[in-house]
Amino acid sequence: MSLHFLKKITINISTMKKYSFYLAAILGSILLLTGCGNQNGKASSDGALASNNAEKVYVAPGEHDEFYAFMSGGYSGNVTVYGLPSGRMFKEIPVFSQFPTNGYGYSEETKPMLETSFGFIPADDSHHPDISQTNGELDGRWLFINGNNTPRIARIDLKTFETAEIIEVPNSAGNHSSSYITENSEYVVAGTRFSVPIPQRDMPIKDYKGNFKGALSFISVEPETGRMDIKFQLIMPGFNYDLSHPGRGKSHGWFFFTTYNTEEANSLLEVNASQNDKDFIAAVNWKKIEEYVENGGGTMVPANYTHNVYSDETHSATSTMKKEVLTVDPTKVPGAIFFMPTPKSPHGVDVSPSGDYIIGNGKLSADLTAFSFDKMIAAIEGEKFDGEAYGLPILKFEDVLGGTVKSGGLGPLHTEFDGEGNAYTTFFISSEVVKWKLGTWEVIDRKPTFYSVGHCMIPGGNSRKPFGKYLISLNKITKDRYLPTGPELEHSAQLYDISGDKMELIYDFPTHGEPHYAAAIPASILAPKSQKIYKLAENEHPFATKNVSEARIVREGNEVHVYMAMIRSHFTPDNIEGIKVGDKVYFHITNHEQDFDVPHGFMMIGQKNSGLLIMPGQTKTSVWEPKQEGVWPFYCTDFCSALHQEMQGYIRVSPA
Ligand code: CUK
Ligand code: CUA
Repeated sequence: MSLHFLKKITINISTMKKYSFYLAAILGSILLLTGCGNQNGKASSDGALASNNAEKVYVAPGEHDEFYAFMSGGYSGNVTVYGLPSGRMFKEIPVFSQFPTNGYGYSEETKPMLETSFGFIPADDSHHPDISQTNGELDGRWLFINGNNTPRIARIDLKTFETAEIIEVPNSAGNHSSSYITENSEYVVAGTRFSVPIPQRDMPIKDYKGNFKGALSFISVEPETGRMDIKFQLIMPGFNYDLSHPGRGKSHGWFFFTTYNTEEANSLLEVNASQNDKDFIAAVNWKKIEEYVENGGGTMVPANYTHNVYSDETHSATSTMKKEVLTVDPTKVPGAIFFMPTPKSPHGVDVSPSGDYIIGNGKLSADLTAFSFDKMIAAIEGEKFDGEAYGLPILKFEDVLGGTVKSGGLGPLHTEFDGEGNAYTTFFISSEVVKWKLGTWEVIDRKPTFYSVGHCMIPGGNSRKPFGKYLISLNKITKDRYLPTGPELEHSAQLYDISGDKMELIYDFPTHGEPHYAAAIPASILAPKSQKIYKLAENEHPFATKNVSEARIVREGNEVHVYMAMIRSHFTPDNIEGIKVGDKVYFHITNHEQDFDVPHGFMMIGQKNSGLLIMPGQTKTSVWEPKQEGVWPFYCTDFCSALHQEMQGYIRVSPA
């Protein structure tokens, strides 16, 4: 028995929390895990030592990866971009967090992106990226991602890999169901993990039941520009709305949301919130609700939320405060919402590529429930209901059940598809991925993960046309994967080759923040769309210098605008005088390089908004309010030429 084996026991027990009734099953799963090949004491490698696996992940210097994966950054609030199969990290895209690396959230142009109705919020928790689709296939135009904490949805433009837009979601708390997208990118959704008083008000927490509500928001995406707008919010019973998934193919027009705590307990100690054997998957016929609101249905209610848009032309964002939102009482739209009872506190809900099956994963279950879309429609048409919840019909479990997967695993979370009729479900507690067949529900293969996988991801696995080939498991617990670089470790991802009948673990690599879900797309779709350089001629920033000769200093009262140009390796102007204590100094800095890969940086002693990285053709602004007289230096932070160290300047501050 190796040391690694003992570690696994520790992990499994530590992740069990208080579900002691799992103990027997856990022990069973440990036996199962150790049944895998382990001749050299490296249980963690589990076959990854096969000689050809190195070749499978090797991307030679100068070569490119086949897929680009966008990983949620979890509590980093950002998105990271990785190559597959190499596992190389190419980029971190700032979304909901201030990012000193390039000055996002520090420059005047990007600060408005982080404005919310609560003020400037420079951090969040991002969980679920999803790539825009056309006819159910990834089109590589935009990536959407949720802000789980202060409810928001961001759109990243995959032309520039920059955050183009952030919309706040009012009447919500914990936007966890986001940001899954319909098959023609009609809508991204938001769901509320925490039900809250709507509108927000002071009331006793113990009066939750029946009084708190959950909003499910449908955010339209403008087909040409990608611009988001909250089309309507369904004001739902006060459950916790967890994950969501759009219908596709035959089920296009529907959206499915998992719920837990249908007991509506205000404290989620197990005893309160896991009493019901079944919670619900809410099936929402959004086309019906869309029709209802287009015919004038719904009620406009006051609600403050921000809509922040970044312009590629001006390289600047604007934040607009919206004042009202259209809400819909779902009981007023008969035939729009049905609850499907789902065993054991469902977490993920995933729709098969054909749209036939809706897979619900009960966290406290060993079985997976596959609902049949056809049966669901038949039950609805036959009006075979099993009671109601707050006026919304409940379907009979047996009537909508398409099949059950006897997985033998514990703690199922999320399911992904390969486009060959197979599904892959992650199991947090038994720490494995189980491959099974849609329709026959038989288990085909299972492989351990290291350790305690959350989501898994197959390129395009969230569309009608998955690309198959690889599966990544996004693991929660790192343990022995890397040397302990202090107490805090990155999470681990594992790459499986899924081209054969059996999954093969071929590689692992660390991820940044906490990756929940990820979305990957072939480089061949993405690359032709991406933009290499901002053209200075097209730069419409109002404070840009189009020519170095336009560099100047303009005083307006106690505001000073420094129109600054930078080109290897000099700032113009580089000696700035006439500034007084109490002034507000705006450095509007334009990079005049014409080579795409020569950014310049700007940092200045004691200046909290400096630390900008300015790309060729781009203008960014740093604001400084000098408090001390003196002569203060600034310099370029990016080693841009042999004379980089000479790229510096002074600013003289005189008494007020
Ligand atoms: S959740 Cu993280 S493992 Cu937020 Cu998608 Cu299930
Ligand atoms: Cu510009 Cu160093």
